[in-house]
Amino acid sequence: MASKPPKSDPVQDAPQVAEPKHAAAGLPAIGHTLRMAQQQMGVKRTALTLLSVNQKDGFDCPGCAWPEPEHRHRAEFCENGAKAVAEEATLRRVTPEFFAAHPVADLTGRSGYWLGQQGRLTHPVYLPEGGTHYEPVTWERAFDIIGEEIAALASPDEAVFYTSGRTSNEAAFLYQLFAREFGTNNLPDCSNMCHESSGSALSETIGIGKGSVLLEDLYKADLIIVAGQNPGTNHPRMLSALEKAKAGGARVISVNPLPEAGLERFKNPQTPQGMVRGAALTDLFLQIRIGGDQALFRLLNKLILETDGAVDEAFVREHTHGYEEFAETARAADWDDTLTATGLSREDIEKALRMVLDSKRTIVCWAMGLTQHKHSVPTIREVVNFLLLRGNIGRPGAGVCPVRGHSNVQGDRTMGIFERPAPAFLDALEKEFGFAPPREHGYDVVRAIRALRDGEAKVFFAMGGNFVSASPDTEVTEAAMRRARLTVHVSTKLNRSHAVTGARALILPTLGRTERDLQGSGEQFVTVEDSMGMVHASRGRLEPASRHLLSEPAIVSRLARRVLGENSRTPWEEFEKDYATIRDRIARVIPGFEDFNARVARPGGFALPHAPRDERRFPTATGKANFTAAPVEHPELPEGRLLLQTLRSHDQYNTTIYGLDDRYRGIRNGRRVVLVNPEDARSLKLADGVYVDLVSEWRDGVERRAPGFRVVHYPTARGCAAAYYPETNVLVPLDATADTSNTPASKSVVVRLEQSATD
Ligand SMILES: Nc1nc2c(c(=O)[nH]1)N[C@H]1C(S)=C(S)[C@@H](COP(=O)(O)OP(=O)(O)OC[C@H]3O[C@@H](n4cnc5c(=O)[nH]c(N)nc54)[C@H](O)[C@@H]3O)O[C@H]1N2
Ligand SMILES: Nc1nc2c(c(=O)[nH]1)N[C@H]1C(S)=C(S)[C@@H](COP(=O)(O)OP(=O)(O)OC[C@H]3O[C@@H](n4cnc5c(=O)[nH]c(N)nc54)[C@H](O)[C@@H]3O)O[C@H]1N2
Ligand SMILES: [Mo]
Repeated sequence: MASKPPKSDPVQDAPQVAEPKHAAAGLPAIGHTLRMAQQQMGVKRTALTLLSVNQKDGFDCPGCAWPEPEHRHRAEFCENGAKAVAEEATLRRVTPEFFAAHPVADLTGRSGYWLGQQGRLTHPVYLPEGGTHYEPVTWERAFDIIGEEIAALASPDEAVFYTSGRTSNEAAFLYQLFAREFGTNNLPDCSNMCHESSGSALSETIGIGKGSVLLEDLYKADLIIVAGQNPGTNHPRMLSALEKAKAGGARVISVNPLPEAGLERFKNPQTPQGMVRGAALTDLFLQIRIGGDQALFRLLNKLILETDGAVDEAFVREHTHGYEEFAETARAADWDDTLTATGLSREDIEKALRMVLDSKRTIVCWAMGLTQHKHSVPTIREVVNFLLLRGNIGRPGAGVCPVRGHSNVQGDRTMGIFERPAPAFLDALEKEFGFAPPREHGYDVVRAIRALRDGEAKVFFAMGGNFVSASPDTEVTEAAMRRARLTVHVSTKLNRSHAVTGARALILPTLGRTERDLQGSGEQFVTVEDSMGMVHASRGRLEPASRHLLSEPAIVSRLARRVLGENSRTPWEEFEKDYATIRDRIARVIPGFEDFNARVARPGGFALPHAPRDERRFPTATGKANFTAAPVEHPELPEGRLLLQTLRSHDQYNTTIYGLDDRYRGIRNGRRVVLVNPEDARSLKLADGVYVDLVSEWRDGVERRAPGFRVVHYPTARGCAAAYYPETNVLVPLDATADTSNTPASKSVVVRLEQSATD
């Protein structure tokens, strides 16, 4: 078998492997961060910038959506937050000269890592039909080009308006307003690939698609279950919260096929004791098989039902619906089936049960390990059943806690970035702005790709993100993109979506969170909503990367003026000049934002209302919290195959690659690795260090292949494997999505590992 990376390896990385770490953060994290930040920003800018992350008068960290604690450390230190900031505040620049030197064909051959490392975009650029290079273009001409292509569409539904989750509330509100005034609900977003399953499951069961806990609740909990989440890398500030919760007596169960370093032990860089010893965070590690969570929670529910006095009967009677049917189904859960689905031992599950029964206040946190499977929606509904049984929703220290990804992905949804808007939201828009918004549902991400592929959508506009790399089935998605008449990306940095274009293409460079935003009425701030429904201001301080940048609200406002013209009675110009006028409109359209401008001026912002959390009121169809009783599913694994999850390394932010190391997992200098349980590797005859192609098998009979991955023997659950996204997105079939939420099932891909060709 091959022992060197094959020459065809498009990334040319050479992974080195050491023992995985058992603790996260601590001194190495600080050194690592400062090195990366200084390479991008220099020493002085590093100090200035990192000191104003998440401070009360500073900008919201463009890293994750974890909330800010009430009492902040002078530098709320977070290694990966700092990397996200450095990536944006970099001094490197992508100028018109860069585009003159690099034809699009050259960009297409580069890795995402290389593209991102080139720096911040400085000018709007245009790729004409048949052109080989992007060339500088004025903003006016850019909007004219969009206007021309949009005017040529047979229907507004031939345009697609994508959003990534960094967009501020103000920009998002304007963007959806523009799309709807233009006439379409085609507003797919990154959430379609992310927490859509959480939103679907929670809306149906508790009446609101958001988590029901605040940060204080974590500190009051007796038991916190962290399922399908790697906070040490993706939400590092959550570790401080877990540490504090533990100091207050909470216990933690982590449910994961991988032993993730951050959950094992956390060395808090804010405290001297933490730096040295660190705190053990996990009391019980359940090393579950991929996709086994629904079975696990179902069995726990059966065991709770069978324990005298364990069910909160008063709560169930008063506040829930569907208990009888659920209880009957849950009682039928079977130990042996559960052990097969989960790969856990009876003893593990009994230990977990004891901890559950000992706890009066339980919180379940989760992220992509629960949301990106075919049966994700019923899995999360089962988590809700689990919490409802013991009255763990709507009281302090208890509840559901889906931990969001992008720093404003939750806010974008609140602002109406959704392809299936609620009728009440559209009614409010209609009343406020005096036009009739379209009522028909639009495309989500997967449907948008199909529409582009089939020639039913012709203009693709992205407010941030990296659509072609983040989406599943890379080859299909790229071909779909190339069929578009026009692709437009509002971006801060170069990425692959700029290299895989429609007949014509535009890149519109924009301000980032860290930058000063000066408009007609003076300096502006924007607002964001974190994972726990807290809304607060974000104010950039740095000089913009270039004087040719426009803010996102300005771009939408000008786009709207160009496309809608005289027909629009919306005061787009005023919105651009003064964002407070946007907030006044938000206050009138979206419940919970009353008196927005005044309330967001308070330090720390305000909490949005959440009926189940605040008053144990469940605004569902039945008026109660709904128990549900779906059949238990788990992924089938044919002989000789592995179940692959596609996940994040420590040195990346989604498709933005910061570096080639995954420090906690002991991987250095490379990303094309596949983590395989040593016993599985033995039975597949795969020595550590050999190179394989990952071949995904799907019922459409198409073989999808990702070549040249180094096998790493790694203590993941049996039958499971892991490799990084986005290199593996080529393996995720477009049609392999979660039921109901339509989220790509990128955590459960059936693969076989084939020896790589050596030459
Ligand atoms: N530094 C950094 N921060 C980020 C991001 C980033 O890329 N880099 N991305 C942001 C975004 S958009 C998001 S959505 C979040 C993502 O945050 P996470 O969801 O933590 O990200 P993943 O790397 O996808 O990790 C999924 C975790 O679920 C586990 N898992 C996989 N399958 C299963 C399963 O079937 N059951 C269980 N119980 N566990 C499973 C994996 O082993 C892994 O620990 O992070 C956000 N924050
Ligand atoms: N296989 C697999 N696929 C996945 C996932 C997975 O776990 N596995 N995770 C999914 C998830 S959870 C998500 S959220 C999606 C992420 O999908 P996206 O949100 O589309 O992707 P990102 O990589 O976060 O986008 C990065 C780009 O955003 C731009 N950008 C950064 N900051 C700003 C800004 O302030 N304004 C603007 N306009 N642009 C900005 C930069 O140009 C940068 O290149 O990927 C999904 N895809
Ligand atoms: Mo995400």
